[in-house]
Amino acid sequence: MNKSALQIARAAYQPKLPQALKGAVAITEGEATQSVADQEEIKKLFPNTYGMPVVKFVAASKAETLPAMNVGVILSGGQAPGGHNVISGIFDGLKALNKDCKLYGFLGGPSGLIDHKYMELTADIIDEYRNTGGFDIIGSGRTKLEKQDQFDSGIEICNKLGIKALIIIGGDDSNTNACVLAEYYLQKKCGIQVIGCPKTIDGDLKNSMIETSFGFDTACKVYSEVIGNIMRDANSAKKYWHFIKLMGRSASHIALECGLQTQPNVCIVSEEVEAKKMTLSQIVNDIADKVAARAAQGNNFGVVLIPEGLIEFIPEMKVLISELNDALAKESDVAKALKMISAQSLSVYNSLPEAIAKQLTLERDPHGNVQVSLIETEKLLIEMVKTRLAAMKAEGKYCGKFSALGHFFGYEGRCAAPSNFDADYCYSLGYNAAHLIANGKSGYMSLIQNTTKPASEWVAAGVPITMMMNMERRHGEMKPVIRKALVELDGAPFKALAANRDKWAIETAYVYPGPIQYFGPSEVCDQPTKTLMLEKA
Ligand code: FBP
Repeated sequence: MNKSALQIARAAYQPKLPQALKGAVAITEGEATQSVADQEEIKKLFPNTYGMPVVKFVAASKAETLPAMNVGVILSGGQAPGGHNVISGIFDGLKALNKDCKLYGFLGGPSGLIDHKYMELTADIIDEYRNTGGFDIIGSGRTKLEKQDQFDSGIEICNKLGIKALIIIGGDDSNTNACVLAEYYLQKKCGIQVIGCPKTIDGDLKNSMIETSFGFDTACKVYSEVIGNIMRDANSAKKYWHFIKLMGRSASHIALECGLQTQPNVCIVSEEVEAKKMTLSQIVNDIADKVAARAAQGNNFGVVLIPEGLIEFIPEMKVLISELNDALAKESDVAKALKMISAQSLSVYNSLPEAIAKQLTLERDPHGNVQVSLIETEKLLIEMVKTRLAAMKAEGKYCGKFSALGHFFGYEGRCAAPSNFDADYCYSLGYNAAHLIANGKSGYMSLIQNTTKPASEWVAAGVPITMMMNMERRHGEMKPVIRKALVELDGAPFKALAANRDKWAIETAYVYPGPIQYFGPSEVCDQPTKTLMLEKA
């Protein structure tokens, strides 16, 4: 395989570990825990994994011993930079405990466990993937691990391969399912531990325990670099408005972080749109007013950031999408499904540009959700702002020229080579997971805290997954799930945006972050996201 000079140099990078994991390690256990809400229901559903303590690892004088054991790893859901480092961390952590441990990777996501598709991850293979982006070492998938026959199929292959622990690297749903699996395996007394790892570029798997999900740092830095490049272009040519949609299925953390890094003219935050019950027209009018205000100063250019999930947070669109979800679940013929929705939703549907309306009826994902990454919200807003500006012009309220271009940044950042932060964080998460296994833990998520400090001061720990759960309605049924973290409007990152955005709207206050740097001064190479810094300040 041909490699670039950077790839070769990067392969030699040794990710940093928390001090506690560098030598012999001892475990300390805290108090019994409880779930964030709905304690009684969750306790009943998880009798074996509820109430376990948070654990921490500290440096010890005598090394733990681990009998040689085999471990399986699964990558679940969308790619996120650093997944390969989680796996190399697990590998190195296990080998440091006992060189005869073996690591198996299940192929193509959770379906690899169910369908018994796997490979042994040897040192040669691991070395090819250190500090690289992507999930291609074993592949990922979105099959949900939730049914008993799937769990039993997992037992079968684990017994065949002598696997005593599984590590599931995924988002909120995958980690919820990891806990259900851990509980089932404990009930069955089959001797297979299950550990989770917090992954997703969306940044919405975080709480009082998890400081950030891995991949968010790198993905936001890649998008911010490109947004900065576009801003320079806009400020040079002075003739285009760029409407940039940014990934993030539901929460707006990515748009907010990129907004803080680059200071655009407009940065929409879906959670604010929902809280203020803003209609699509209000959003459009707001953007058009800013375009007009800049035009009045002779600036017919600008940059608008749009979170991918926006469409589902606009009240009238949310109702339309939910009615369409139900109708399309029963009737795949779109024309017939449209007859099943309310008159009000039908009128919203008919008011949309044809192409966008059609995108709302495209195939749902395995969870029954509309695939927001396929909806061209940026084009929808461009069209509607154009129409609004024409009306304003006719009323004498706008005197500029509006020429707009749409972009979507998502897949460009999900497999980027991990930043130093993600390379270190992911490696530590994996290495730490090996210690959770060595200490017999199951139903825990690997946890690395104190991440705004240098890596040597990071805290290595484990949190019982049940502690992060509450009951939520999913597909008409109450289910125990890890709470998804949306942008908090009273949180420091949003407040920082809100305090500055009026100035950024009118002035050209762009910041150009430039590409991720791997070598050089620490303030250039090792800075975490602004979101994390503001949250931990
Ligand atoms: P995860 O939550 O599984 O990490 O995936 C996040 C994400 O990248 C979203 O930002 C995006 O909406 C979605 O995946 C795209 O899904 P797909 O990879 O199936 O196109």
